[in-house]
Amino acid sequence: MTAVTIPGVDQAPTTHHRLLAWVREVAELTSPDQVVWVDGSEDEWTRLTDKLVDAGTFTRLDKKPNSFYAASDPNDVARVEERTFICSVDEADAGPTNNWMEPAEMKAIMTELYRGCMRGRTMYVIPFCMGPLDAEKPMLGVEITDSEYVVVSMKIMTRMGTKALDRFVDADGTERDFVPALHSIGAPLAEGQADVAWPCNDTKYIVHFPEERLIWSFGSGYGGNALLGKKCYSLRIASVIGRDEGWLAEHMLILKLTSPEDKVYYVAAAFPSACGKTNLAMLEPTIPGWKVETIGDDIAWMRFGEDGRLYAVNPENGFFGVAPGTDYHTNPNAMRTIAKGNSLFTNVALTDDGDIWWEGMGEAPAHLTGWKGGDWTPDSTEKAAHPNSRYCTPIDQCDTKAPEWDDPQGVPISAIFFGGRRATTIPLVTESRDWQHGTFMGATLSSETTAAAVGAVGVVRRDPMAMLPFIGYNAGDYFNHWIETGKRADATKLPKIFYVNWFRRGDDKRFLWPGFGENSRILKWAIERIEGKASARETPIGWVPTADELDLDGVDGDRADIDAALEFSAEEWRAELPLIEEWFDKIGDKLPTPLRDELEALRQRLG
Ligand code: SAT
Ligand code: MN
Repeated sequence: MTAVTIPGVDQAPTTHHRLLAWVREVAELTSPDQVVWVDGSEDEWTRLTDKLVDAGTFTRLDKKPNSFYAASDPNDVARVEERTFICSVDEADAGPTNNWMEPAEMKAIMTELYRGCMRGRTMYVIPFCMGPLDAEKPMLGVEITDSEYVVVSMKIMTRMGTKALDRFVDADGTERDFVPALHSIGAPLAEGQADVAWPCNDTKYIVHFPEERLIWSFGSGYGGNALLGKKCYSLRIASVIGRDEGWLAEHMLILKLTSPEDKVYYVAAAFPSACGKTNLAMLEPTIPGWKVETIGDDIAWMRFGEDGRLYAVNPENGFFGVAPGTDYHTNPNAMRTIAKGNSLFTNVALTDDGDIWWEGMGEAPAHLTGWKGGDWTPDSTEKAAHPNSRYCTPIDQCDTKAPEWDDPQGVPISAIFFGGRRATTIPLVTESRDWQHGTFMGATLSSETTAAAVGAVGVVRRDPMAMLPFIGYNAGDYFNHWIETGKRADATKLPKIFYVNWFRRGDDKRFLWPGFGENSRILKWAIERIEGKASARETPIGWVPTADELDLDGVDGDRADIDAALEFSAEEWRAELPLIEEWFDKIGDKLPTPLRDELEALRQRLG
């Protein structure tokens, strides 16, 4: 039998045997017209963005240098959680919170979907590295995709191309492991068939094989479904690697906080998608003398350092931020970052003079092209930008990036914040009693759903550690991993855990806390707690400050509202207990006993 010749498949700029074999195997299965090994160069970026403009996928923005607007298919706008699977060998390892299918059965289905799926298209091979390239053990991956949009997005979001491929084979010839991530939009083109601007497939699968550290994605070209270095690798697969190797892969921003005394602290914070991680990571403090710098806005990998402290690295290279609501008031640093150009904007609105616009960005122009492509005017009843529309922009051009954002050692974390979007019950800030209690807070985190995933918006669901859609294994085992992590270090070296809720509302539904830059007041209080300088009152749910204990000098908020945001209500918490109970029952027999104990202790304290 002679091997099929596909142009480019043998022009591999590597000798890595497993990579070469996998690329050939995928090319033979998917039948692309040609194979292109992605180098990550500026020439390549220009070639691909030109091609995307010609195809009608991209519109070049006149008002932002080297930047492009794209509108996706209206059925391909967010992560599809019901089509996302953890195909562990044993169903129990996927646990009660993930979809599961037998790996062989899933592979049989997807192999048939992949067969010939790249006909008429180019297959791109993207070598990438999550986290710093000079890490002792670089976290390598290769995404194969038939989407140029994915290639250029991956250039922003990861360290990719030749500089990543250089790390695949060591000087002594040792071939490193990598995570293979196969992606296809699932839209082959017949001879002479015209393409559409956003090809995709109604059948979608986002699949992880945790034992094999393997990712297969089909049918979607958007965000976390398609940029496989992000949620698929850096959270779902990395959480499994972290479980096996003793570290944590978390859905957290990382920020650097400098006090007026020039003391530096690093904070990690987990909020569900579209709950303000990017805004907090780029926050401009409203309290004088404090400074925030950005290390990451979405993902943190945390490992113990030799000194016993927990060090965090941001595996990403860019921001994939929610656009609506972002403006010079809510997140000036994001606005300055995208103003520099070199960015992609998906499902926002397009202005007549070649710029972008979205809800929350000042007054709407008289006429726009809405994200669905039609005319939009301020009288339109539909939104101009999709609520999950995104900007994609390099960290490197963010003025507030901390110089150490690319340090392979990571940064030592002093505080972990868990937070959700809750109209009631959860006070503005609560400090946990200890690591185990903090783990309980994280494990019972709840939030109203947002547009970041397909489905109803505004429904309260448990979102443990903001990782519900991203835990790559059994949630009970994941909680246990958190508890065990706390036992591996001296309690004085562990980060202190806090639970925050910027989104509590008054009776008339207005937000009680001004949020955004004012959140620096909560950061300051947390740091002062760590330093033993601030007081708080002990409540059955943990340590909650009164308004007097916060620095509220010049705050843009009403004192009565702030008191209400800080209120601990035993009545509301008693109503919360059965919901936590129900959640723990759903986790089942893998729920760690210490978390049941925490629930019982809370019940006792609530009386
Ligand atoms: O689409 S993504 O998964 O990358 C964004 C998010 O939901 O956080
Ligand atoms: Mn996210």
